[in-house]
Amino acid sequence: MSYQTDNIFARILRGELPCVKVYEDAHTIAFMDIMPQAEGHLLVIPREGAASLLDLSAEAARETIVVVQKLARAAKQAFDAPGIQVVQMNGSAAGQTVFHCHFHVIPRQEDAPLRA
Ligand code: DGP
Repeated sequence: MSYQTDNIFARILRGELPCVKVYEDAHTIAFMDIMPQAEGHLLVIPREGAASLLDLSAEAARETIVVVQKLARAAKQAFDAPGIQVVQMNGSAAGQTVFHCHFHVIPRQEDAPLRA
């Protein structure tokens, strides 16, 4: 999938659009999802310009999944969540709407039904 540098997350990475940033390091940033499926829903993205996970370098994939794990643990504690959903879409057929690779980290409560 070709990478378009004007996608929303690329613009967030360049500081052209605002976000509620919760984490950043040399390889990734994480920020709150603007359309949360549950309280605490955040997104982790690599700094590398890749449209999907399938386009991401192995090194960036490793760096990013380590941050996903770290923030999933932090979100579990912060939101007292019995479950954490990690969701990742590749391609519009799979439901991807922003074409910069990203991972959803979503705290889930027992009494809140999952949305498809
Ligand atoms: P996906 O369907 O996996 O491509 O999810 C894209 C997510 O990105 C969706 O949950 C909404 C979120 N999103 C879209 N635009 C913005 C934005 O401008 N800011 C933030 N923080 N999140 C956004």
